[in-house]
Amino acid sequence: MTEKITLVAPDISCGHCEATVKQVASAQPGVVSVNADSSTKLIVIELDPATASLPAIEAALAEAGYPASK
Ligand SMILES: [Cu+2]
Repeated sequence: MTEKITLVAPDISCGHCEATVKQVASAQPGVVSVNADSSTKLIVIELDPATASLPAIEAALAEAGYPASK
């Protein structure tokens, strides 16, 4: 069972940002898929709650320059 979590990341401003966010979030354990949209500033992350850590995902995104929160 996976669940979808939506985060708001105001600093996503272009396709390059989208690609970076997808790459960074996808590299985290338990993350199944990532979608990032520069027009809505939303990141939709599909993850396995048994193995994924939302704080770790948020920390990795912040470190990459894209602080995100619910
Ligand atoms: Cu950008």
